[in-house]
Amino acid sequence: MIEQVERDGILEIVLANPPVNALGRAVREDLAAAIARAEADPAIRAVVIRGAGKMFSGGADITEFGSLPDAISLPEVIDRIEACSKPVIAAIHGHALGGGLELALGCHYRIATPQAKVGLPEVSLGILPGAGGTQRLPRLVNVEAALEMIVAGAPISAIKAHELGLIDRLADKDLAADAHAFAAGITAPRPTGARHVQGDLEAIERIVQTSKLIKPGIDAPLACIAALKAAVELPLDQGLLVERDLFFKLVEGDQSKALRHAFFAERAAAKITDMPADIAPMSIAKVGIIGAGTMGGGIAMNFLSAGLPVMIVETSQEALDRGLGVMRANYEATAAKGRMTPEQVERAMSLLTPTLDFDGLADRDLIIEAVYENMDVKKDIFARLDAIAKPEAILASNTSYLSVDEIALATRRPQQVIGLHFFSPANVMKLLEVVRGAHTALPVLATAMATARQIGKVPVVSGVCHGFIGNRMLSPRQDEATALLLEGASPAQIDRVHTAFGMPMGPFQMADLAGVDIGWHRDPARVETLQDALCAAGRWGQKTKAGFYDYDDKRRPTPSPVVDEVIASFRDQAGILPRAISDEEITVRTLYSMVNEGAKILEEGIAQRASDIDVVWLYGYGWPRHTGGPMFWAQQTGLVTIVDGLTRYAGAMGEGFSLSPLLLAKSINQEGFDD
Ligand code: 3H9
Repeated sequence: MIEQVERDGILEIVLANPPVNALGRAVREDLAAAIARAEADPAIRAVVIRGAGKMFSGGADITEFGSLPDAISLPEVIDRIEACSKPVIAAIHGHALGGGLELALGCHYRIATPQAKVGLPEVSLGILPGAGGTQRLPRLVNVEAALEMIVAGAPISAIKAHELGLIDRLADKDLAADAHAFAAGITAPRPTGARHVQGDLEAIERIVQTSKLIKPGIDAPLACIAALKAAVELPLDQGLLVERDLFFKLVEGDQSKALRHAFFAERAAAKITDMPADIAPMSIAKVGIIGAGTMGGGIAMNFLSAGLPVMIVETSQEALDRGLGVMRANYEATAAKGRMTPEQVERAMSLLTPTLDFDGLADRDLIIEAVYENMDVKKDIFARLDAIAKPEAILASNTSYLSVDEIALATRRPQQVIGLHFFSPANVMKLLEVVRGAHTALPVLATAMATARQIGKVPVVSGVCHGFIGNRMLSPRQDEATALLLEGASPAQIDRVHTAFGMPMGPFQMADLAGVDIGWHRDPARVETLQDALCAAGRWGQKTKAGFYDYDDKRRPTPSPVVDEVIASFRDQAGILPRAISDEEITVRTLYSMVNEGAKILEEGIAQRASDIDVVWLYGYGWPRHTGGPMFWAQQTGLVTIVDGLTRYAGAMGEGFSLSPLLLAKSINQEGFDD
């Protein structure tokens, strides 16, 4: 797990635990032994610790969390390194994250390549740095910078870390050689823990008051603050005890379990269960996009930002110009926020070829259709593509509901056809549903997955069904939410239950944002549903400043008396006497019913695994990450509780509702979804 090389009185310890040099049990034991060897051997003057492969270390082994510690702990190893009587130097390349950075903080000096990244991302796993990070970091950098790194969890560049005083030296070219030379010039250890904390409680309080990252009910950031306060107020040994105590509480808690689930779920989603190991993704060098509307433009931006040339096709010059204008404006807005340079904007736009010539797509490796949802239009486009695209080209549809299989049969090469369902805004949202059709060839699927990661998306495979994984689960939620309105709830009550749960918005806020008129038949005289009534009254959502809510000029919503009247008249017509609806009923009928649909998606094989469904909801709809996604949340809640709730309200939920046999079986057998 580690390699040791001694040369000129310097012991080089190389962490060798691929892929990320996680500091698991065996690595910790080997490290402790190597430090003991350095202490004992008079010929060794100094120690260098570095990582083999692509990084220093990705931190503690997350898979070990929750199991009983039966070996030396990471904090103990780091304490021994800090106490070593010979200088210990960390030589960092790639990433030094979490426990990896804490290990480097325990070393007496740090040298890093300028490209390296260092950070304490524990908060994103629902924990805090538990191997001294909260106590040692503010002894090297000021408490404000330490707090930012620990509470936000985002890694910083080695260059920035050098400016802050966290890294002592940047390597020139050869890290190992530079670290060796650095070590040779050092005569005495310099324990980080012996330094004073740079800052006071006031500095911490100032940040706490203004930080958006600290939210009531989200445990880890609050614990990070408590640990940093301990660093300011207490000597190192006592501060470390406070940190350790907080760490253990968090690691046992539901939030950390959920966030760790989310971490592994995202990585599991990339794996296709029946993909043979010898199938390699094809190379995608040129991309074509059909449609320069909101979706087409957003999709194009992903590829342009990743450096891939894109040809975008429209049917009129006006639509093309409008689409290009929106893309440029989006890029410029990003640049104005400092997240892109003007040169990067120009480079991205220079990779774009706008055209009205459909046949220009003939040389493209991947062509994505992003026109409006109409099967006939899509079939027509795919038939035309079939006539011009090169044989090995991947033909993708961005449809969000329609059958990819039916679209594929409009071509003579259905094996080349796949769904790539981007989420709006397509240049921002991380989720990509990769829709595997009945005929989709494995290399096409493998290529879609690899390309998705190349453009920074989190891909999840879905089978073909109406709405795929995400939108299909929206459907029972929306049906129940609308039924609840008629039975006596208000849009504000239903939305509040969802936002209190942690969703970014509730069903009616979402409808107003997306457009109440989506899917409306556009005949104001035909009023059969609540949606028809709102649309007929021009209440199309935020865009008309009126939907389920009224909106002011700043798009701030207020409950609408007009909507109340519309709802009341529907109740009258249907003979429904409104009743008080409890928040619990809303939770069961809107959230539990999503879990039920998720279970059906699983039993039909539309999703490969329950955690894929979680990833869809975490990355596509803003499901609160600290609950792990709908399926994990259901398991934490107890599948028996979910089934009980659904059974209790089954009558109210009407004929459309049926309990998933898989959900029922899992609850009876007391199993998890993926067991
Ligand atoms: C910590 O350190 C706690 C301490 O404060 C206190 C302790 C007492 N452990 O992401 P990738 C796996 S908490 C176990 O695709 P990349 C990952 O699941 C830790 N496994 O690679 C995947 O497995 P598989 C704080 C880990 O190159 C494989 O490695 N650290 C760990 O795109 C490749 O991963 C973090 O939060 C781990 N720590 O990105 C950093 N890390 O192949 C978490 C990864 O079976 N890690 N794996 O699917 C990362 O952010 C990224 O993995 C990293 C590499 C940027 C390092």
